[in-house]
Amino acid sequence: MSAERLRVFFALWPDAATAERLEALAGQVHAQCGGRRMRRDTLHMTLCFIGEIGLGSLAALEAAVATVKAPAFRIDIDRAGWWPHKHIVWAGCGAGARDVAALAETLRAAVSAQGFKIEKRPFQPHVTLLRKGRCPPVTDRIEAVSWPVREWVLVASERDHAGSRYRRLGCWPLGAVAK
Ligand code: 2AM
Repeated sequence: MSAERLRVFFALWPDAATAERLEALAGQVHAQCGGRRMRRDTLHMTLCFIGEIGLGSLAALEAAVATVKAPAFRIDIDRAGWWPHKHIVWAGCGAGARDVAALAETLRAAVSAQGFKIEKRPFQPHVTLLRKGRCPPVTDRIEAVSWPVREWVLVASERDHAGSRYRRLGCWPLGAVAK
């Protein structure tokens, strides 16, 4: 990709304590499934994947979400899953799933209203824990990791010899929303 273009997406990024617990979870499933563990600093939940944009479109993308308001919430990461076709072992949530989906939908609507093309596949909230996993985790139930969600971020994905690196481009707080 040229330096004039960025591969971007909106995501939830865990605070340090949550990231530490998610990393421990990745370690547990790695013992069962092998593959490549995601590094602590790369663990996240994608809300809305945009893909490649020109640097010149970044301001418009940020402006598209500037007025989005949503309340803070909490999610319980309490299940593990497996996508055999992608060899991905992921963690998902029970409590909070509706709040995540609502925020993702709000962002999708805001950016597509400004002409950005977004992924049409149904939203599947997940944190990728392992890539190139060999088998599913032994159980889909895991001890819940409680994740307080107070903001969402815009991130650029860059590749180097160590895999994907993520650079934070913007951050928007969640908070009380007037009824
Ligand atoms: P994954 O972890 O399941 O691969 C950066 O690549 C982030 O965007 C990752 O969370 C990745 O999900 C997600 N992603 C990559 N390509 C995508 C696509 N076409 N649609 C939705 N999400 C995508």
